[in-house]
Amino acid sequence: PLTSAEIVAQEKSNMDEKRFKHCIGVSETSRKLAELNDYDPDKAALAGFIHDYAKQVPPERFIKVIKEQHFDQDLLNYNRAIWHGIVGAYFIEKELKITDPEILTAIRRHTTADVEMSTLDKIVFVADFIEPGRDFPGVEEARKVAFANLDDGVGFELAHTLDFLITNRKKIYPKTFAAYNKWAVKD
Ligand code: DGI
Ligand code: FE
Ligand code: FE
Ligand code: FE
Repeated sequence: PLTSAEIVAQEKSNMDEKRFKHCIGVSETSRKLAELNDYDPDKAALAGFIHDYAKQVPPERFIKVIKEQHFDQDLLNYNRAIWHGIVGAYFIEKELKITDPEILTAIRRHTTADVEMSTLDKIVFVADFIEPGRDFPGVEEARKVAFANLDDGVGFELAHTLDFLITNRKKIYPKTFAAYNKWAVKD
């Protein structure tokens, strides 16, 4: 395994300053959400820190890995917004030498969410949305909801994301849609 200092250096070298700051924010917010939800704070902080490790990996590298490593070829109809989590976990395992399946699954699910979500999956998904550097209309309410109840935070975020995707006529990844139906719908 890499030392923490090596992980930090590798993470820093893989992204610009702004993205690195976001990762620190997600790490700190993940720690807080873990404390509130009886989850291991150090593990949550590590998952949050590396969640966007592959965000700025060149598209050609993603395409090569999707084709050669037997990923669902439907991924080729999307872009880095979707790839950096689902396929990013591959780069994290190879380059950061992180093998913990709970952490890798949380990375894979951090953009789209999924029907099944572990506590760590929810923590990273929500922390990504509400970390201190985020600034969009509704972020204060998202923070309030998420700190009061993690599942409600997941539902709030998915409703907001679907709203954004539809407003901008973006293609909806099937898992995002299934996750919305599971976590955001009020009966
Ligand atoms: O990597 P971050 O910017 O910190 O955040 P993220 O990984 O949660 O999401 C990045 C983008 O992905 C965000 O603009 C919304 C978008 N996204 C989420 N679900 C879908 C999606 N984009 C498309 N096209 N389809 C989706 O289902
Ligand atoms: Fe991301
Ligand atoms: Fe997210
Ligand atoms: Fe992020």
